[in-house]
Amino acid sequence: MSESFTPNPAEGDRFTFGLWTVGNPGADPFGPRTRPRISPPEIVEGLAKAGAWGVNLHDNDLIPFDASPTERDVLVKEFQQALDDHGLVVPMATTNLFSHPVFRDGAFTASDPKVRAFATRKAMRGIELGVELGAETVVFWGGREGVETDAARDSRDAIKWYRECMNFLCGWVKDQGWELKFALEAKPNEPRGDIYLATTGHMLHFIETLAHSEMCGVNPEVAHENMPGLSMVHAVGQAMEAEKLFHIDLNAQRIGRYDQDLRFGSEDLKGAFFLVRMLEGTGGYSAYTGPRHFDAHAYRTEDLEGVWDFAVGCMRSYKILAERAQEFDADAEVHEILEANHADPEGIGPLLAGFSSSNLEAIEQLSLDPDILAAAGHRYERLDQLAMEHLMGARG
Ligand code: GLT
Ligand code: MN
Ligand code: MN
Repeated sequence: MSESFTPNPAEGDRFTFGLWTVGNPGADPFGPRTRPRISPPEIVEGLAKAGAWGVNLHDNDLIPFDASPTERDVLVKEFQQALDDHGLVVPMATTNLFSHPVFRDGAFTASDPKVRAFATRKAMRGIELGVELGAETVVFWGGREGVETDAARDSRDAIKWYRECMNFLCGWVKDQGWELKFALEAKPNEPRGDIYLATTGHMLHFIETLAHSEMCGVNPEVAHENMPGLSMVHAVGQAMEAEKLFHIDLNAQRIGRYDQDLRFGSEDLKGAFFLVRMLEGTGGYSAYTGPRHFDAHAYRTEDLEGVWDFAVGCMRSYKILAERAQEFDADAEVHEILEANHADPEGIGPLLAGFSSSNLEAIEQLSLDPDILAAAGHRYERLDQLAMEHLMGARG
């Protein structure tokens, strides 16, 4: 395949991976790890070789939960050295508010206010680490913010406490004088029976209720929208339209299964194609300008070589899909079908763009025959086949 699909940060590719993604040693709920652990500096070296631009992390991906301040400083220094040596950046940092048993009933939504205070304090330490490493975005994934039984608490309290903690953290960041963005990540379930704010849509509304909503946006993940059978493209579209797409977690997932976090593009290739098309803005809309982050991991069958095959595969698939999207949007037949569907020779669309008595009157006067409007087909079969043929490399 063409070498033009080789990821290269010098040519503007801004691909990132989490330490926890390529560092995933293959453990699952039914068996232990299947490959050796890789240290954070080794991950940095491997990612640089693979063509990534940056690396993201949870506090505890680098610093063990119970590390002393001296141990912490040594680990951060070694990591920073590896970043400098290999020219990688840390655009995003996040806090592990889900692994330790203290979070078994939630972090920001835990019924015990002491746990909520502990979680808030841990998040502040995580943000400090991110700032030290140069991160501009802080992700919040509330993996434990949920319940197995709604007997535990009223979800209205949970949402209120979640909001209080986010407001507290936004206030603290502003007080520090930092220019940071928070990106909130939704997931419907797993590890909790039900997680609060289950989708990107839920998150977008919640954000509007925050005291500093301007610094908060979303971090949608393909797998988390697809698990319950929702459309990631629509979630991202709504976020982009609201100017709230602050980060993105790219991976692949089959509907209805556990959170698979598969190599980007390896399932639902058509969904991946339309997602990349949207992010790249080839359809004439604004592109997403943030890093293209992969929140995925290699199959459990893989050794370390397979991990790097996985990482390169994510980036290559993204680049291949970006090229296919460009070709699709440059196709005259695609344009012709889209233009025919959007045509507005009588200037009717603008009449609906705002209520006024003149617009009302003009709308009432229109001759709109539903049978005539329903007569001609939309040619979406042909349009979709064109998308598929570009995707399959049979056109363009
Ligand atoms: C965890 C989760 C991901 C989140 C990460 C950030 S951690 O792997 O499954 O979806 O994005 O906390
Ligand atoms: Mn994620
Ligand atoms: Mn996931």
